[in-house]
Amino acid sequence: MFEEAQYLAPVTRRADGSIEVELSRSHPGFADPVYRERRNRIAELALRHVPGEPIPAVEYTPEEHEVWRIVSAELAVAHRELAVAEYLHGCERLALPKDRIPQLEEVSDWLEPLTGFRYLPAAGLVELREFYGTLADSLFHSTQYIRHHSVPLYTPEPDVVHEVIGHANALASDRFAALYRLAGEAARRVETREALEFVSKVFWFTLEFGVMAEGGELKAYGAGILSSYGEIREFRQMDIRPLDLAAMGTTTYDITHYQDVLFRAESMAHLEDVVGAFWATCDDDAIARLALPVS
Ligand code: NLE
Ligand code: FE2
Repeated sequence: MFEEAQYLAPVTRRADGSIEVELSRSHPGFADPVYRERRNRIAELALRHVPGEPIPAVEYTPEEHEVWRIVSAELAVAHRELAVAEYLHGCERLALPKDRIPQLEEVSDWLEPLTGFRYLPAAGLVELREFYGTLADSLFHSTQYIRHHSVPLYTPEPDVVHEVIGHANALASDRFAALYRLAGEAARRVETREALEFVSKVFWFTLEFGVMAEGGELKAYGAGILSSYGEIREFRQMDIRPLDLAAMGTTTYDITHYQDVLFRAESMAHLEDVVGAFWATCDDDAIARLALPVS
C-alpha cells in the first residue's frame, strides 16, 4: 500500500486510547458495525508491532477465511489464463495456502529464503518515502485486514488479498523482487517531492497495474490487476499504451475504479531495460527533464 495510500482509511486514536478506522461512506463495510470493529482491532494490532519482533497474528474469523477462499479460487483460474509466466513462477515457488488467510509473519518466512523480502504490518497510511524507501531493504509494508465480504471481486482499498496474492507472489520472483528493490533505491535517491511522486507513478503503472505482451497475447503482471478477479477480466479492453517513462510519470489516475489507461511492456527484459534501468539511475534532474511538458 502506498500511492493507494490516498485511499486508505485514516486511522485515529480516540480519547480513551482506542483506535478508530474511518471508512468512507462509499466503503462497502461502512454500515456494517461488525466489520468496522474488526478494522479497528486489526489496526490496533499493527500499531502494537515492535520492529524486529514477529508481526502480531490476526485471529481471522471463519467468514474472513471464506472471503480468502472465494477470491483465491477465482484468481487461480484467472491467473492461469491472464498472468505473465514470471508471476506464475512466483506463485509456484511461494505456494500460498488457498484455504485460509496466511499470517504476514508466515508470508515473510516463506519469502525470505526465496528473494530476501519480508513484510511489515501497516495500520493505515504509510508515508510515500517510507513505503517505497523500505523496499530497498527488501521490506514490504502491508495491511492485514480483508475486503468486505459483500464485494469480493474488487476493492479500491489495498487489503491482505491484494498485498499477499498480488504482491507476495511477484516478490517470490527474483526478477520482480529486483525491480521492487530498484524502485526503493530510486525513492531514497531522489530529493524533491515531485521526483518522488514521479517514481511512485512509474511504480503504479508498472508493478501495480502493468501489462505485458507474451506469446502474442496481453498478460498482466501488476499486483492491482492480479488481486481483483473483476478487474483482471477487463484489462484487455482498456486503453493500452506503449511503455513510456515520461507518460507513466505524468499521467493521472483515479484509484477508485478499474484502471482505464494501462502501459504495455513487450517482455520482462523490456520492462527491466526501461523501468529497472530508470530506477537504478534516476535523479531529480533526469526526472525534471522527463516531466517537462512536450511542446
Ligand atoms: N483493486 C485491487 C483489488 O481489488 O484487489 C486492490 C487495490 C490495488 C491498488
Ligand atoms: Fe499495491
